[in-house]
Amino acid sequence: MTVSAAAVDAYWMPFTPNRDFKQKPRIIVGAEGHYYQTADGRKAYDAFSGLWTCGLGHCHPRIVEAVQKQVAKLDYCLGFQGGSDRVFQLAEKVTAMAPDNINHVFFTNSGSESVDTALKIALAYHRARGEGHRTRLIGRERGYHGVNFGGMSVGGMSPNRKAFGASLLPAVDHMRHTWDLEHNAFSRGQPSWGAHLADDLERLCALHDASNIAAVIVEPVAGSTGVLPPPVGYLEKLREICHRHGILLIFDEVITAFGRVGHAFGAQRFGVTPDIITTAKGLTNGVIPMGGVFVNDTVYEAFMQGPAGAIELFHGYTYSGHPIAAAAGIAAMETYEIEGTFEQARALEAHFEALLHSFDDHPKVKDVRNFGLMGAIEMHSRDGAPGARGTEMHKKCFWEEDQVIRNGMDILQFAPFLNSKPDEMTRSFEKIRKVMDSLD
Ligand code: PXG
Ligand code: PLP
Repeated sequence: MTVSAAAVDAYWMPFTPNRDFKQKPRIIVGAEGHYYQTADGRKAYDAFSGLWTCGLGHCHPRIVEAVQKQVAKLDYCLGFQGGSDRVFQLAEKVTAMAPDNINHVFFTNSGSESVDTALKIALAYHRARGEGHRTRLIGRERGYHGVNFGGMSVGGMSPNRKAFGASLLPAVDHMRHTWDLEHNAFSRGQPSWGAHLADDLERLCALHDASNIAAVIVEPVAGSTGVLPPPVGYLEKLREICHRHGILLIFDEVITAFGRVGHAFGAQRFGVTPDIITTAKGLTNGVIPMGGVFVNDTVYEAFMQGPAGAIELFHGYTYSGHPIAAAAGIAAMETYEIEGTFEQARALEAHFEALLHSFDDHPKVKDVRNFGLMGAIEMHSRDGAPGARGTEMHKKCFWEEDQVIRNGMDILQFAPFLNSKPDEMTRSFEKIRKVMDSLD
């Protein structure tokens, strides 16, 4: 079935310039492995693994089969005062992969819901412990924590906030971000400069008094804002400051969990354990929407007090722990294990880093950043037209070179499959370079 002009008009697309897109829609009709099939009959290499989601590739047979079986067996069941066998099994599996004392998980349907859930848990945790005065939340400039009211408020990307200013959560502050062109441009992996930027949290503790702060939320590696790896020692410092002041540390691992940085969780890669971890995307390999909020025993136990018959957390979604999503999640976790996906991802890092940094001296390039299998090439903006060059790259890559890449303004972002073939990766970057060379 073709997509009519009326159909194109009917759909209000997310985070997309709708009118521009609809002049010449880029429509995908199928996918297999590392390639999309486009509506005009081409095969296009997916250099972004969906939207950071599908690390195992598209339509992985094990996950497809698990979903097909599950939908025919138990399509849905109540998640409040009930639950499918699948969701408990998934909880056991994923908490076993989580760091140290992180042994409990609350399921949601997306990263945005995971973030808002985590913030609510943090506030309720302090209240349950008699510290209801801890009401302030701290995010970071250039952070992305999804689009719901909590995540938007702690997020630090101005275009996502500016139209909604009056309704952002009160009592939110932001630490400064860690990108500094002068000191850490073209870093390979973690910049060596910048651990001291974590001291910005001490400034906010001094301003508000730490006893009023509930939680700090950061992405271990900022993703959406164009891949900002943490400076060496920075996350350790944040952990120490939070610990010293009784503030919960939340890692938003919607992108970094499940192999993107070569481990089940970024926390493990960095050797820094937060109190709460938010996830989504790779939890089901993007196949069925699902997110998870992981909490440590201290947080969980703080809620498990009072009368045993009382609901401990007044929060949940109709689709929390959806059986089909849970089945997809179990199949994804099994696949990561059977195929040794996280090891595969780590083995690809050096090749990916070399390919990305081969752009360091390109005249259109301002900075190149990478960590794990997350990469960004930041181009200089055209005078008076920020973002134009990035959008043109995206379109030309799609139409002329059969490459699907992501751009945020003039920053090109790359999320190779965790099981990429090195020569396909090389070819993809050759094509991307060709397009970059051809641009004004
Ligand atoms: N937190 C983080 C760290 C994310 O990266 C979310 C929360 C929100 O998740 P949902 O599932 O509600 O979208 C995200 C999502 C990009 C891009 O191009 C990144 C995301 C989503 C779409 C595009 O970098 N991150
Ligand atoms: N709005 C109404 C009227 C509802 O009844 C519900 C859920 O029952 C919601 C919103 C929330 O939907 P969800 O649980 O899918 O997030």
